[in-house]
Amino acid sequence: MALTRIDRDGEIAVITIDNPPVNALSQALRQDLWDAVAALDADPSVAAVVLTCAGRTFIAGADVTEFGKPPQPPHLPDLVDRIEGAAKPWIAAIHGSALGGGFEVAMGCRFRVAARGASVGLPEVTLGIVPGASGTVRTPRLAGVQAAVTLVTTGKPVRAPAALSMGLVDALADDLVPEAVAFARDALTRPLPAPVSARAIAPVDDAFWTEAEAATRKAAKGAEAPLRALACLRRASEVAFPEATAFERQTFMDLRGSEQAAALRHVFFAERAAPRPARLRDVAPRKLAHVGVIGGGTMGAGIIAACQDAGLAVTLIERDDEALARGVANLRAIHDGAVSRGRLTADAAAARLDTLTASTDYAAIGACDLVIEAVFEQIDVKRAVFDALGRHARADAVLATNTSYLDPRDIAQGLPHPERFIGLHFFSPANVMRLLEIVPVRNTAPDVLATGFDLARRLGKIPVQSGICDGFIGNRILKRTRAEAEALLREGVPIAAVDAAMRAHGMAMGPFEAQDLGGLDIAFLQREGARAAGQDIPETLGDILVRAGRKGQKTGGGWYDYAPGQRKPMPSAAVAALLSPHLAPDPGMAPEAIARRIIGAMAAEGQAILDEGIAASAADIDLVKIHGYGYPRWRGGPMFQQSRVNP
Ligand code: T1G
Ligand code: NAD
Repeated sequence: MALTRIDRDGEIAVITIDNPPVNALSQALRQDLWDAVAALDADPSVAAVVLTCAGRTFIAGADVTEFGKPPQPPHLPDLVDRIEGAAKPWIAAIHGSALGGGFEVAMGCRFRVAARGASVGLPEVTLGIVPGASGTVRTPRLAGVQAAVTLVTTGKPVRAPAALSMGLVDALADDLVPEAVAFARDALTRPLPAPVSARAIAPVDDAFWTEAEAATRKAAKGAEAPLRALACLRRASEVAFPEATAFERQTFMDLRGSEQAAALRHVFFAERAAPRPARLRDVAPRKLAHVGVIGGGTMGAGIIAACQDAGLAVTLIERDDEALARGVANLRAIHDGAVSRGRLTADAAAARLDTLTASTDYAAIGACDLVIEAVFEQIDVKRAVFDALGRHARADAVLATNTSYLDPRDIAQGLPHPERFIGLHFFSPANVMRLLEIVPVRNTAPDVLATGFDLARRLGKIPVQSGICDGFIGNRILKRTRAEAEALLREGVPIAAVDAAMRAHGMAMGPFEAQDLGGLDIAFLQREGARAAGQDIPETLGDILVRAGRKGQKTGGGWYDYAPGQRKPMPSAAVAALLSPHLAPDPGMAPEAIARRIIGAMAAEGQAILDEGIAASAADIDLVKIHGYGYPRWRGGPMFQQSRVNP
């Protein structure tokens, strides 16, 4: 199948790329475009060229499936320069997302016309690299240094109207190609602007770069590419175009083979595979327009907000009017927070509350396509809720539990139409954390499972299917991680040293700080419940603290002390006294060795989860850690890291 075709509209040639699924710049496509420049230059009847794409998007970038292989000519920066230097001006007609090399090609064109709903961006740093086709050298020439720094070091795309105001595109269009052709024809009536590479960059002072470097380092949290991209942008503002592009290209080639780039590519493909598992390819999900949520507490309110963010109608059921009012207040607080951060308008927030159906009468969920239970983690309470759902929900409504640790099969016992039952384990805050663990039981129908994945897609979440075990995938690994952290304490490694080592590894916080934040009593009560049920659960160091009333920040102290009203962890003499009989002398273990122990424990539990068939792939386990527990994505996840140590 031809990757490009050339049509004519009078003296304007229209070249259309057709390389599904996202018109990525494969070697063959680069060659086609390379040849097209010469052919169109040689045609005296062609006065200008409009470059557009078939399918859902403009060029989405270099072909990431070619990464890890030696780059083949024509190399993308050379192609961009060739387009820019063509005798006939090229005009990019952008729809969908012009990303990475796609936007670099567009910047090699003399003009850019974008459909109103299009976006443009340079996401390379999210893949552990920098733009490799002069993106860091042309962007500041179009949009200025500050805008270029934001676009390149965050990797976040901008929508067409913002791109227009920044100077990244020259016009917006409703009927893209005809308007791009008209734009080209009109442009020919006036002197053309200089090619982008010949335009000047407004100078900035050294203080700008000092501040930008500090901000980028803070945001990067250990990722290397954003800082290297900033260095390319600084070089672009200090030396001539050829030297700057050479510096960028060297940086690109240097990072392309890096460990972080390999890790981020691993995550890129895992994230794209997760929402569409092959086993559900031919299974249609059930209708999903109206969601019921039972319980408006921490999780219920977050789940409602996530569903409303996705445009779904929501009905909240609570146990009594007082709890219902609290639930609505919880939801209002979430939306008010979004308004204060500029993510939601006040009107939109008000509309969300107006359109919410809130009731204590279970009959109100009669119209729901899906009902998610998020009530107390107590089996009798959950069973009572599902008994009511069995009586009031539609017979084809999907019924889901958000339980963390109970066995979903116990919750669904006796439920009529058991094929509609499934576990949907959200992570707190449910409107922020992207992970959704999907837990089918034996009776769960395939289209109900498909509905769980469809919900994840609609909510912009990363779905990972889990089998049934204590804590499913994420919390089971968390439990093993905490046990390994306590084992290190018993070997004499200080609490603060374990946390510091994991923060240095890229975690937002260490295992002990995290327990103080969430509360030591949650896990303690689970252990006590298991002991009461006859299980032999050895005493943990955490148990000692909880029995001494140290439950974490909420009691002014847990693994650490906290000054009143403060959240800064301080080493505790009381904890040292409580635990000293159980601790060996400090062995002086290096942070890297501490991190290896903790990551090794995560990977070992992950391997056991794989061996038991609880998770479908190692990549899924990495997604759980990254999107449920803040594992640094530029490390790829514990399974990826272990595979690099033990290939
Ligand atoms: N190369 C190859 N395949 C790609 C691809 C790419 N760049 N982007 C997506 N795909 C595949 C993806 O694996 C999936 O395949 C299908 O397309 C649909 O993707 C020199 C070096 C474009 C916004 O980082 O952000 O250019 O599973 O499910 O939700 O400076 O894909 O169907 O077989 O995500 O509609 C920079 C990454 C590369 C863009 C579309 N570009 N892609 O989202 O579909 S580096 C990117 C995306 C670069 C230059 C440097 C999204 C999308 P399959 P999808 P979507
Ligand atoms: P929560 O105590 O904040 O909220 C529970 C809500 O359920 C309360 O508002 C309560 O009024 C309501 N409720 C109780 N009985 C009810 C009934 N019969 N009908 C309707 N509403 C009823 O608890 P939470 O933290 O939101 O947890 C809810 C569920 O989500 C639990 O199963 C928990 O294990 C799970 N979960 C919690 C987290 C977390 O981090 N908090 C994370 C994932 C999953």
